[in-house]
Amino acid sequence: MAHKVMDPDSLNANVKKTVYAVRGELYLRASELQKEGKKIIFTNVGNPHALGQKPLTFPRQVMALCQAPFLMDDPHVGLLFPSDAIARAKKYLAMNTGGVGAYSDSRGVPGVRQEVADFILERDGHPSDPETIFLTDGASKGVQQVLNALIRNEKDGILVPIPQYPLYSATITLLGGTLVPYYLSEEANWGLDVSELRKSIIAARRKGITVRGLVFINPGNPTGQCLSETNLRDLIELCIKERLVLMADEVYQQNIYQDERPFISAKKVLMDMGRPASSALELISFHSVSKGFVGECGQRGGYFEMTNFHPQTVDELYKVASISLSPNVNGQILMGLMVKPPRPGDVSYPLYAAESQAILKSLRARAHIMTDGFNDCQNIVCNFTEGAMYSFPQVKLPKAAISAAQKAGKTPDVFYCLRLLEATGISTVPGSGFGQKDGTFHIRTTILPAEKDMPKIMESFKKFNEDFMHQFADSNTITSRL
Ligand code: DCS
Repeated sequence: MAHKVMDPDSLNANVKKTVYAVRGELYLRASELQKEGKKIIFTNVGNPHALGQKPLTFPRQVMALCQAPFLMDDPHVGLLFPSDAIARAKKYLAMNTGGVGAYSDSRGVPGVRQEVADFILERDGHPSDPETIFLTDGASKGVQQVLNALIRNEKDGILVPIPQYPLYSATITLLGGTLVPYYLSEEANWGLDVSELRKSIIAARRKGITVRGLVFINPGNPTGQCLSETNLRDLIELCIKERLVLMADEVYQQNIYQDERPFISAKKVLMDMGRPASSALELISFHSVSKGFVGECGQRGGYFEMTNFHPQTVDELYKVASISLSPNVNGQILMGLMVKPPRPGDVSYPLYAAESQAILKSLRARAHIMTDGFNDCQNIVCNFTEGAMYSFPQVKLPKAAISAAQKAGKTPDVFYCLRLLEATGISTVPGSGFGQKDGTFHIRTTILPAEKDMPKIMESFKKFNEDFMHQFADSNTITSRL
């Protein structure tokens, strides 16, 4: 074929280097098998509605009215929609001249940013300035915007936990920066050890890297751990001392499945520390409508809040956001609805409370079923999913399986996940997509399949794993006998 102007060889090298495992080899194979008629259980992406979770009624009623405002001219509208949904839709339509079909301010509709600021004040007990809040097309876009401003060249390093959600590794590669890994401790329930972090900083500096930022994910993806207040304080102190921007990915803040460590935001811990810390740390906190019990991934709503940044830096980010004109307005409205849900006394409150509590209760049950299910399998150990939406069991692969994988030209965890997919239709992501200590192998699955289907899924997983371990244990013995 004649060379194209945009020949693959001539693309930006960073584009070619970028890897994003959540939609990688396993996902592609699963999509192929699905086309061939195989039933696939997509547990590779934290995409609750795709796995049967119903949208909450109230936010969708408001969204429907925002999309079709003429319905409000119908004298029967009150029979179809509750009065608080109608009032809320009118409020949003008044906030953005032209409604959902018009661009908004590039940082988002001011009225929605105010709702986010009110939510943060109520959550943390400390005020938030709507001028430092950016509404984004999902948290992903926000993370990309911030890293884009932070990374100047390949000498700029960002500390990222390993295992991590590959949005971080992929974006850092794309922007030509350097990922500086710090390892979470699997033996300590995926806990965070600040002395590990210091070692990573020292090692990176020795290589001439300027470490500029630190990312943490709380509750963790894929690891599911919840950070304690002490953990967060240690992180904040470290970032102040080492002059790092702290990026707090808190998109799973409503997904908590234990009572010992409730979610606490980095912003609250920072403000509770008082001066000088509370005005020293440059902190960016991310949130999303994709997770929690709302789970509206497809609507692409997110925000980030910038605390203690130079006002000109905020302006520069605003300028760059304005190149894309406006975050999508539907996602913004959904964010407003998430942070300001119906309150006790509102017409829609009882239904909203019942729907959201039922989802959280079921997620908690599923977290237990999954962890227990994995721990009941041969050669598998799994930390409890304290929060978020994932399980990340370690699979101790027999030597024979590792050599079989090498022969097949696959990394051992990819090999295991492919076999699992072919045998059961369960589509997972290999641990290598998130990073793992050398010589260990993991798989990541969401805890999102319907609760009623869970026991069957775990049963079919267990059977596959038994067969797999049996097959390779046998050939291992045979090899060693030869
Ligand atoms: N941060 C974390 C830790 C995430 O897990 C995700 C999505 C995002 C940010 C981005 O979310 P939105 O852009 O939708 O707001 N998690 C992906 C995952 O691991 N599975 O599905 C999506």
